[in-house]
Amino acid sequence: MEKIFKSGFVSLVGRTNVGKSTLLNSLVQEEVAITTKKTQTTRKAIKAIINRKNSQIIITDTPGIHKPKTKLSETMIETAFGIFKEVDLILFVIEATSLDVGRGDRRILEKIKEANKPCILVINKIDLSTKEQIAKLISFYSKEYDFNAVVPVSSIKNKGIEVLLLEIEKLLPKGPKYYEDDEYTDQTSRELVEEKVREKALKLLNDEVPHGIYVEVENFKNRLTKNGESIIDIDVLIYCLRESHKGIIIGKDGKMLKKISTFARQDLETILGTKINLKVWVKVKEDWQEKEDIINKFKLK
Ligand SMILES: Nc1nc2c(ncn2[C@@H]2O[C@H](COP(=O)(O)OP(=O)(O)OP(=O)(O)O)[C@@H](O)[C@H]2O)c(=O)[nH]1
Ligand SMILES: [Mg+2]
Repeated sequence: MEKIFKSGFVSLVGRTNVGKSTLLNSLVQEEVAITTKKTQTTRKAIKAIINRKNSQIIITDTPGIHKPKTKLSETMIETAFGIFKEVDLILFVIEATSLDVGRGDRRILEKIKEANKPCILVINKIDLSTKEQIAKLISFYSKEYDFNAVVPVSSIKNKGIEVLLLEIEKLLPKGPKYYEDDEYTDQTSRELVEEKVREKALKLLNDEVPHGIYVEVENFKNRLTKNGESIIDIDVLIYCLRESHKGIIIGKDGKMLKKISTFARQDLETILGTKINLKVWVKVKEDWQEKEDIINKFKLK
């Protein structure tokens, strides 16, 4: 008998740094979203498409929930909760190392209750915890909400991922293929470049400097070299909050900026499958985190 084809929209939600983007990449088996040790890495909703034999799962990564300090972070939180309206299923991600239901998680639970949609509790980072600890967490969280399923995973070690995919499939409605088979994200090549440069900056810089940057592609052009090889010329601007930050990003003799651009270029050549000529510049733009025209880029489309 032919199996019913299922499809639908799913969103990830959770406190910052619990591993939502790592989980997304593990579910899709592609590097779609950037991930770092630092908090507030993801700034906007990023879609990934998972094609399976009998289903198509469209899953959206969202910014982590944190205490908002700027208009930008307020917008990031609006995105994370705003997506609830558009989805068939919510994946609430927590860390296996948590000791109880914290204040941030209670706030998320309130929003899940309001949304009144099916929800799976995903306990991530089980590689850092014990069976007893995980059992305790399951009992704490099950008292708070009647989850459709609870799935412990390790996104980094690819553990529990297939179980989670099967649980997602169970809860999705019957539906069509919304995207072509070879599509795995809604991000444009320009967005992938911006995110990759931001990831390297987040990884290489410290304190408030990397959190105060945003990255914009100024120029993106395909051409052929003299030898007939294809290459993309890309100019990128890193905006930062202060003159002193600019100095740190450029570094002594331009070394830091060189590092950021070399690491980003290496990854991007693999992701985009072509040679890249990447030039990165730095500019100061104070208060950009409060400016409506820039913040609009981070809003749900
Ligand atoms: N040990 C371990 N670390 C993990 C796991 N999943 C994610 N991490 C790490 O947790 C950190 C945060 O991961 P992200 O995926 O960026 O977290 P996030 O929830 O998307 O964070 P925001 O975008 O800031 O909300 C990174 O250093 C990851 O490598 C896991 O299963 N086990
Ligand atoms: Mg993230």
